[in-house]
Amino acid sequence: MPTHFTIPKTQRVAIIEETGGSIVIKNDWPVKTQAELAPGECLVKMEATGCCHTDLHAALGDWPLKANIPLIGGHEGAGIVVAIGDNTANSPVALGDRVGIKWLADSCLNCEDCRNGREQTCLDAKLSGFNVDGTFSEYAVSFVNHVTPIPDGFPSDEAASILCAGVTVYRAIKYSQTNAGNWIVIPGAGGGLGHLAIQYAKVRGLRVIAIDSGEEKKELCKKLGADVWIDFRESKDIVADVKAATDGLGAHSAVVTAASSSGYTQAVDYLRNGGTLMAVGLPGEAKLEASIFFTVFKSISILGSYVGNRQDAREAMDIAARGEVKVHYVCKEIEELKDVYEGMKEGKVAGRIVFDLTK
Ligand code: 8ID
Ligand code: ZN
Repeated sequence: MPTHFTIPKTQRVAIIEETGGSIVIKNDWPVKTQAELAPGECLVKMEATGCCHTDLHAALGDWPLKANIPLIGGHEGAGIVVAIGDNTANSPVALGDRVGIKWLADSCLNCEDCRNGREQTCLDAKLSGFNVDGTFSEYAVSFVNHVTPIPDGFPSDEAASILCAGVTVYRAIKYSQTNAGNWIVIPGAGGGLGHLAIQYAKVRGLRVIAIDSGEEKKELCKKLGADVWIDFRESKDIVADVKAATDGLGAHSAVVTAASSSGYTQAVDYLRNGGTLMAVGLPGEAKLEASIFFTVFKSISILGSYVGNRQDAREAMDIAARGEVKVHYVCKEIEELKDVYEGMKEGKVAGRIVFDLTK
């Protein structure tokens, strides 16, 4: 591995200059020099980055928490470590390593949350593409303790979306209190998170009911192993459809990856007794509408699941690197980000869009 890399002074980035504003591509954005990196920071020459619906929420400012604007978005990227800050102690990564940058860019590793493995809720969490600059750039500053090693032979464009979509659904399914053979419902199954959720669920031996809309997403979900497909725009009664597929008893879990609150509405009704609702999709202002009576009466668990910690990221990455889970993606150039957001708003993106940052 080379120990020295030539780093340009400027780079191309996609930046949002004001909330809800349009995306501007800049070709003269400064790249931090090695000397400017703080201890613990590393500079990653990006090769590929996925585009998550969270990036769209951040750009639109439709969440109760607001991003730091001006903002370079992006939080599921893969690239090569080309510089590490002086006085970085015990770095788990070295120059030349290929690593992933996830939503959780850094955490203190010492607070109660971090000690309990819930690094993502650390009060000092740095969030890529939200409160620190993200991966929609040719060079991104990240943090040696939190970047995720990418196994050799697993291409960066295939690995990128594991860093958010993959790790998020991997963890949600891991904590969904399900066993092999159980039924899991995935509203949003044709989207970025959902299409990976189908596959991680199959790896765990679960039976999958995919809910989304349109022929392209139906084909994708079926191809990825969904046992049952429900089109939420065509179904007259989603609860009845789920129950019909599950011996009338309902599903054991629902991992809701829809970006709208409508994906949550029927979940408590179609879960069987003792079922678990994993809340993953993040509509900004909506309230979770669920019958309190039946949540109690059916002993339903409702759990929020927020990205994943360093170990979740490694586990999700290893499964994908072994070829057991594959990101379905279309490669585009970062200049097309605005159009990608438009497509996402309209629910037209099946799987993921990944930007090639090597061109
Ligand atoms: O840590 C987390 N919890 C986390 C991590 C990453 C992303 C949460 N998210 C959130 C995003 O911020 C977003 O709100 O998960 C949501 C989904 O992200 P995504 O997968 O990147 O979005 P997408 O590719 O647009 O897919 C969303 C799918 O939901 C479908 C759409 O058709 C689309 O395929 N959908 C919608 I909108 N309403 C639906 C409904 N009522 C629905 N599918 C079924 N039923
Ligand atoms: Zn994301």
